[in-house]
Amino acid sequence: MLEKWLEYSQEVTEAKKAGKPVVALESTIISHGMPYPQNVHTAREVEQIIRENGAVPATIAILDGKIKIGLSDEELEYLGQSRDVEKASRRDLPYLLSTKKNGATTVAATMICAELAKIEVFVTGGIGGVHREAETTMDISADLQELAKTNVAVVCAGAKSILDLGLTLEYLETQGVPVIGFGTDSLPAFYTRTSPYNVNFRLDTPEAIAEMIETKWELGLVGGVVVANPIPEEDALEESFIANVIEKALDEAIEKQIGGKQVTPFLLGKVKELTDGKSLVANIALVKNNARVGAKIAASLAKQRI
Ligand code: PSU
Ligand code: MN
Repeated sequence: MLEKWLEYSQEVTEAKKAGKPVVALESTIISHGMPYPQNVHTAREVEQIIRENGAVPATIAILDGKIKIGLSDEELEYLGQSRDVEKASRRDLPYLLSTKKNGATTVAATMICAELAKIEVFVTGGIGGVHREAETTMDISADLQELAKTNVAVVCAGAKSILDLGLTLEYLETQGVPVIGFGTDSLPAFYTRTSPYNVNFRLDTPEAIAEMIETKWELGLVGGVVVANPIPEEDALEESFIANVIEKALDEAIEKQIGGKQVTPFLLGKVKELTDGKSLVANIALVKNNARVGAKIAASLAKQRI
């Protein structure tokens, strides 16, 4: 029953057969997180980095009524260019699949699809979280609930400070989701290596992270983990500069009464505009850095299984 919804690329099929480590990648970042053509170019480069680091990439999207696990070049190109690809989170999956519409999967939806495909590690840029002013808007990303219940490790560069990072950490704590800092004590804030908050646990090697993930699941503790990997020093943006830009973007979102699933793409677009594209360069660099770490964690997890 379930299998009829899933369609694997040949590369992923072969990897699974051979017991090779596979790393999931999301597609909202392609369709709604970055402009064309940088989005498609980055998606391809990230896939290549995963291969170079000993794993096989599986970019996930909803196309033609199927959950695609691993995409062709043409499919990546389509996701990068098309205007009618929906942003697809948990609530959108049944509608998009039953009506055969196309969707780019968020962190939450990618986790769901990865778990269905038995993929344990997922690399992205940043997770969604509790938005600032959530106490009145109730805008809390479905990514956080998904981390509470779906067994996939998410490698990211922390979360952007368009969010309330403190409340995001509180929410994850309530839900029992560990936030691991890869070689850092401070919670990375996407464009910057540090934030005013600490991660829960610091681990310094992909092997140690794989051990902890394995331990969580052996104990039957359902849900994911967040692996927060700071942006490389040379690509980080200056803290006060980006803080300023984010304030401006947030003000404009309120003024224009942006709501629902448009909030995050609107803010990402605004930040890019206000930084003259510097935010995009940083975004690309940090995703690539996450791909290196995620592939190594996946390889280490696969080794433990032999
Ligand atoms: N943060 C980013 N870039 C992104 C996203 C978040 O820096 O592209 C995307 C991810 O797909 C994430 C989604 O899952 O936005 C969260 O959207 P929302 O806040 O509507 O849940
Ligand atoms: Mn939201």
